Amino acid sequence: MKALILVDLQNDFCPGGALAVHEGDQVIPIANRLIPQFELVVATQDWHPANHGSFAAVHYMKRPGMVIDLNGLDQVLWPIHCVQESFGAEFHPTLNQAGITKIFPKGTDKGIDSYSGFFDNGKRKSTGLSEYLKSEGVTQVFVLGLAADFCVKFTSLDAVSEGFETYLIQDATRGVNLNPDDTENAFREMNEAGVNLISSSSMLV
Ligand code: VGL
Ligand code: ZN
Repeated sequence: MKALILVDLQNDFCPGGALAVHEGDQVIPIANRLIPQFELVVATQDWHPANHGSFAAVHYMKRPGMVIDLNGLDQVLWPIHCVQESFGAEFHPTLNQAGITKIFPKGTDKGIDSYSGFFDNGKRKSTGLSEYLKSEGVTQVFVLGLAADFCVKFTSLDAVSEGFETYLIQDATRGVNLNPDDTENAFREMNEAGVNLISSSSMLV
């Protein structure tokens, strides 16, 4: 059994959003074409309280891009984004949401960030995604979404370590690129960890 994992296809990661990823919205039509090919489609949703510790604005004299210690973990600071119930946290309006079987919110605890759809950044708590996929008999996962060098990367790496045969749909992701080659490096890191890098064109029926 295979599953499609849609990572953070939310307004704030698309052009015009608070943490806009260059060409982030270009992955949405690819997602919409792939969704009908899967019996099981899960979506992760970055879903922060308004005072989340990853927001630069909640720390004295801090700016986005700076790194702090947040409860023992290095934390890159971000603009305020994906606040629960806000427009920015909603899925992109053109995404085929009816095709989504189950949504997994993450980043809900203000004291710890969660890039992966499976665990928080300290691997302290599970979101329930791994247990859910296993209970549904999933052995293969196909990952796409935003952002390639953060949430997509950590979701894919955790998928491998949770024992799933993992495919990253490379043309259906875009990166933040705090450094210009972050996305390239993320692809290499995923590949070295056993993630299969594929193109959506190889999956279209
Ligand atoms: C993400 C930074 C902060 C992501 C989420 O979805 O990649 N990046 N929160
Ligand atoms: Zn976030």
